[in-house]
Amino acid sequence: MAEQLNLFRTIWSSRYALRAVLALKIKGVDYQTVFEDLKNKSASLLHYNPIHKKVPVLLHSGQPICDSLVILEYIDDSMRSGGSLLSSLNTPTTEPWLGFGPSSEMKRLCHHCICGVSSFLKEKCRRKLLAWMSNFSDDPVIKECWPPRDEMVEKYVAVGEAQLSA
Ligand SMILES: N[C@@H](CCC(=O)N[C@@H](CS)C(=O)NCC(=O)O)C(=O)O
Repeated sequence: MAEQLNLFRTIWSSRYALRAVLALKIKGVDYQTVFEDLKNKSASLLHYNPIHKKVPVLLHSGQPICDSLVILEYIDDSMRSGGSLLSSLNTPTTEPWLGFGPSSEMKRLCHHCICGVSSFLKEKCRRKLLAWMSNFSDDPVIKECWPPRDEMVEKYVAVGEAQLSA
């Protein structure tokens, strides 16, 4: 992938942006980070993602790529070495989670939640899912990008309480 790669993202709170961060790190691609405050979005973010106005946006030599899964596909297509990001996500075990809501990395972050949900899965499928999560979270690249646990707990407790009181 050529130079001039910028990733618009939040510090840690966007799981979608984290997808793109992990993909770039796993592929060993150098990029510049542009941190966004989602309560006060920059003119650049609004310019490059005028419809949805969301992070992540990957800017490659001035060309914006929006939406985390599209970014993964783009990185996959541009960086042929090191295996496919999407095919590793797209196993029968993990594929349903892509459409479910929590992105693959969030499966690990919400481990206790997933364990609860996974009780609906067949035993073999659950074991595969948990083994996959364990492998994933042991990866040094993933560990390096891990969001701060305390802040994350604080955030998701607040989100949970807000939803319960709605
Ligand atoms: N489908 C999008 C979702 C991206 C998304 O929802 N980003 C959130 C942060 S987690 C955002 O930028 N929200 C700002 C807003 O809704 O105004 C993707 O996969 O990239």
